[in-house]
Amino acid sequence: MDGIYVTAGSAEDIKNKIEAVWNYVSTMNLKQLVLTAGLVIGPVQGAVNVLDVGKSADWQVSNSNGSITTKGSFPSQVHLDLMENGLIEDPYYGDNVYNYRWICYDDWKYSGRFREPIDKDKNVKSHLMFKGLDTFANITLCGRHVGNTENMFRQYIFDVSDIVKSCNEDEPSLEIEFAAAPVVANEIANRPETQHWPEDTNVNMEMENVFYIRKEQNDFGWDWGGAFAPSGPWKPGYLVQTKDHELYETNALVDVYRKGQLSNLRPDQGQPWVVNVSIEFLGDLPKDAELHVGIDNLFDPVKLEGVQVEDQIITGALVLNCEPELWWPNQLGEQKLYNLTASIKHDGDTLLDVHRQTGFRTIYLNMEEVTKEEQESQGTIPGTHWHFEINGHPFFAKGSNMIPFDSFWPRVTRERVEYLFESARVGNQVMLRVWSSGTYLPDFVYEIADQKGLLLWSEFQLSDGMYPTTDELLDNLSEEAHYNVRRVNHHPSLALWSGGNELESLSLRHAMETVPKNASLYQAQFEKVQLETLLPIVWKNTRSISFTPASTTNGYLSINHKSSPHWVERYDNATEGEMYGNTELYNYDSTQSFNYSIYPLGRFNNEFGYHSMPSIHTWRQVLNESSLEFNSSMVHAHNRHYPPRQPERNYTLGLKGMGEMTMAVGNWLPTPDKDDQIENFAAWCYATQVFQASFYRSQISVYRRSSGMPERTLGSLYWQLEDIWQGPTWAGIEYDGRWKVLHYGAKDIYEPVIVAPYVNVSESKDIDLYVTSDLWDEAKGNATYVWLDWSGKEISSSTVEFQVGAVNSTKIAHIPEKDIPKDKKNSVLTMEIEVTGTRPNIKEKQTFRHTNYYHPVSLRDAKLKDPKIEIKYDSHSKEFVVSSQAVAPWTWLDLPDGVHGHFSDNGFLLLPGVDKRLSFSHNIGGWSSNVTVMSIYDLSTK
Ligand code: BMA
Repeated sequence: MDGIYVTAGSAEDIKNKIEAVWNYVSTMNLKQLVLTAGLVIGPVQGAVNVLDVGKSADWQVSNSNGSITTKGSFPSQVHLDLMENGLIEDPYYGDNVYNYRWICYDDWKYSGRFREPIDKDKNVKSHLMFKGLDTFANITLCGRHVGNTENMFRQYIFDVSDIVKSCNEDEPSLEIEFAAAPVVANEIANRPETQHWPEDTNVNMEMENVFYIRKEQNDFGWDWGGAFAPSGPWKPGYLVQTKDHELYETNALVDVYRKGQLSNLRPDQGQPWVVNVSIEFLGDLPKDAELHVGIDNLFDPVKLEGVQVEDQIITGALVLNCEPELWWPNQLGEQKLYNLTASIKHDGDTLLDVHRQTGFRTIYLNMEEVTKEEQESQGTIPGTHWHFEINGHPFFAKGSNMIPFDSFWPRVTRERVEYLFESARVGNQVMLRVWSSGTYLPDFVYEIADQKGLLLWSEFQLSDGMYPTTDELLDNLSEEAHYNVRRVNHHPSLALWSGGNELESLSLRHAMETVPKNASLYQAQFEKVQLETLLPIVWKNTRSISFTPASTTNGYLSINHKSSPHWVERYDNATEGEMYGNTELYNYDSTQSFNYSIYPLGRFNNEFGYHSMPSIHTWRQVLNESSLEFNSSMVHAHNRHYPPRQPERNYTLGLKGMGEMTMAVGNWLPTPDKDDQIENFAAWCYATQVFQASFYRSQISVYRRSSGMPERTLGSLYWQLEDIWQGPTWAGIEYDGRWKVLHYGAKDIYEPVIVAPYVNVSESKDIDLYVTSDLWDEAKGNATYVWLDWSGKEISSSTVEFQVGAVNSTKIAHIPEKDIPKDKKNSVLTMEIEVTGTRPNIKEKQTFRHTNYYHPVSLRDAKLKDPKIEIKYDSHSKEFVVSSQAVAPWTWLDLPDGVHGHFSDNGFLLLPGVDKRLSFSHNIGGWSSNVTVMSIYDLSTK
C-alpha cells in the first residue's frame, strides 16, 4: 500500500481519524513511514462548502457597556476568554467564585468577521449551524438579525441564504450576543403567568430559578461546585453552503436492536439483529435517492428497501443475516466495535456518507414482576425488579454517579476524560450514571465509554424540581430531547434514558405532601413532562434503550406500546410484603454510618455517599499556604455542602459541611493533632477521606451481598465518581485526576469476588463473613481468617471451603461475640479468599483473590502500635515497596504535587513482615523519592 487518504470534519474528527490511522499503521511492519498532510478547509461532506466559524474568523468578546473588549475563541465561554487574555485569574482560585460573579450578570457579545468571502451565488443555500450556544443568544450576520436561541442543549440551524446573498460586507460579520442567564431566569420567574410550586420543591442552589430555563442547572451552583453561570458559544458553529443535490448531515440516528424489540420490553436474543439508520440533512434530496448501509468486516454496503423520507430526514432499516460479535461492558467481556457507513446515493453518485462506530448489544432495564419461580428458586421478595440485563444476562451494576467534568466545558479535553474513564475501568466499575443536571455528554465521551466498556445511564437534564408545562418550555424540551436521543443512540455504552434526577422521589413527593389539595395537579404536571413529552420521544426514536421517568422510582404498574396511557407509574401504590424500584441514601449522622439498619434495601442502590476533603496537593492548586487550614474561610468558600441559596459572598456556608466531616473523623478515627499547620491540614484531609472510604465500603459490601439476599439487589452506584473543582465533595477522584482513598477503596470492594465482614450492630456483635461473586458461573474457593493483635501477633486462625453461586453471595463463617478476643481494642480480624472461577465470556478458569479486615472497636479507640512504615523504590522492577513493624490500617502512599497516575493499590491494611509491592500506572520520574507513606497511627502524635 502506498497511501491512506482520510477526510475529516471538525478538529476533533481530524484528531480521531489521525489516531485511528496511526493505530492501523502501527500494526504494519513498516521500515519507513512518510506522512504528508493536505489540510482542506471547506468541503468535508461531498462538495458542500463548510466554514468552521470558529476558525474562519478572528473573534472578539466584549461586555455590554464596551468597557471590556478582548480576543475571543470559538468554541469558548466568557470566563475562559477573559482568563486566556489575563483579565481574570482562574475562576476556581481562592474566592474567585465570588470575585467574578459580575461576569454572569453582564451581557457579552462575540463578534467576528469571516476572513474570506462567502459564496453568494444565487443557487447556493446557506445555513448557520450552531452545535451549542450557552444560552440566550441573539445572532446577527452581515448586520441582519438571524435568530435567537434559548437552550444550551440543542443544536440550532438557521437558514441564512437571503442574508448571505444580499451581504455587502467584504469580510462578512457574525455577532452573537449572550444575555445574562441569571437575569433572564429571574425575569421569567417574575412574569405573572409563570408557574410556581410549594417552597423547597425546586432546589435553588446559589442562584435561583434555573429550572425556568434550559441551561445546565449546576451552572447556578450545586452542593459540590460553585456557581459561575458561564455564557458563550460552548460548542462549534458552521456555515454550511449547499447547492443542487449537495447534502450535509446535521444529525443521525443508528439504532441496533433485536428484531421485534421495543423499548422497555425484554428483547428476544433468538431474533436477528436489525440496524435502523435515520439521517437528518441539509440540502435538496433528489426524489429517487437511495440509502445504502455497510458495516466493515461484517457486510458490504447494501441498498435498503422501504426507505422513508420525511421533512429533512431519510430513514431505512436492515435485518442482518449474520451474527456479529457482541459488545460487552467492562468485566463482562470484550468491547467489540464496528464501523458503519450509511450513504445517500443517487444515480450511482454518493451524495452523503455518514460514519458511525457502533456495537451489537441489548441493554434492558428490567422492571418486570418478580415471577413465582424466582421467588421460589432464589427466595426473592415478590414485587418488581429494577436491574439491567446485558445481552439477556442480569448483572450486578458496579459503579458511580458522574457530574460535569468542569464548570467550563470547552476546557474539558479528551485526555482528561480518557484518564477518568480509565480510572473507572481499572476501578472495576461497569456503569456510570450521567447525572442531570449537568448536560448531555459530548459524543467523544460516549466514544471513550464504548471503548472502555462503561455503560452510561443517561438522563434528560431535569433535576430536583417540578418543571413548567407551558407549550413553550415543552417544545423547547422536545427539541432538545429529540436531538440528543438521536445523536448518541449508536453508542453501545448508552444504557438508559432516565427522565431526570430525583424528580419523583423528592420533588413531586414534596410538592404533593406540602399542598395536598394540589396533589393531582402536580402529578399531572410531572406526567405531562415525563410521560407525555419525553417518553414518546424515546420510544419513537429508539427501540434499543429503556426509559424511566425519574432516577429513583418504584417503576411502573403497566406499560403499553399500542395505546394510551403508555405508562402508568406506580408511585406509592404498594402491596404489603412486596418490594419495588431503586433506592438512595444520604445520612450525615456519622454515629450511624456503620449501622446497616439505615442502609436502604432495594433492588438497586443508585446514590449514596458522604463528603471528604481533597488532598493537600489539590488544595494547593487554589489556595495559598496560609489558607491551608481546615476551617479557613477559603476552604469554606469551596465547600458547597450546604449551598448558600443566595448569590452573595458567604464564607461561613461551609460550616455545616465541615462540621459533619469533623464529627465523622472524631467518631471513628484518631483526631489529627499535629503541631505544624500544614501537616495537620494534610492529616485532616487524609482522615476525612478514610472515613468516607470506609463508609462507602461498608455500604457497597452490604448492597453487593444483597445480590444473594431476598431483596436481590443488582446495582450500586455511589455518589460521586469525580470532582468539578477543588473542594470538599463526595468525589472519589479529585479535579486533576488524583485518586482519593475512596477510589482505591471502591476498586477493591468492586473486585469480582469479595469477602467481607458483616456486623449488624442493631442486632448483635456477632460477625458473619460472606463471599459475594459477580461471576456468571458458580465458583469454588477457600478462606482463611485470622485474629491478630495490632502488633501483628496471631491469636487464632481458621480456614473454610465454600462455593458461591452466579451473581450471588454465601455466608462462609459465623463468629459469635464470645469468640472475639477479650482485648477487643487490641485485635483485628483479617480474612483472605482464593477462588477459582471463570469471568463472563471467558472460558479459562482464573484465580480470584481478595482480602479484607475487621476491628471490633473503632480505630479511634483501638490500641494501635507504631508501625514504623518504610518505603523504598525498586528501580529494577519499577515498584514501590512498603513494609511495617506492626499492623497499619489505611496505609497511604502520598504522591507529590502534580504527579499524574495511581498505584496498583493504596489505603490498604499493611501487615508486619510483608514487603508489599506496588506498581504505578504511568512512567515514574524523579519524584519517586518524594512519595511519602502514612497510616492511621500517624494521625495523632499523642
Ligand atoms: C443527590 C444527588 C445530587 C447531589 C447529591 C449530594 O441529591 O442527586 O443532586 O449533589 O445528592 O447531595
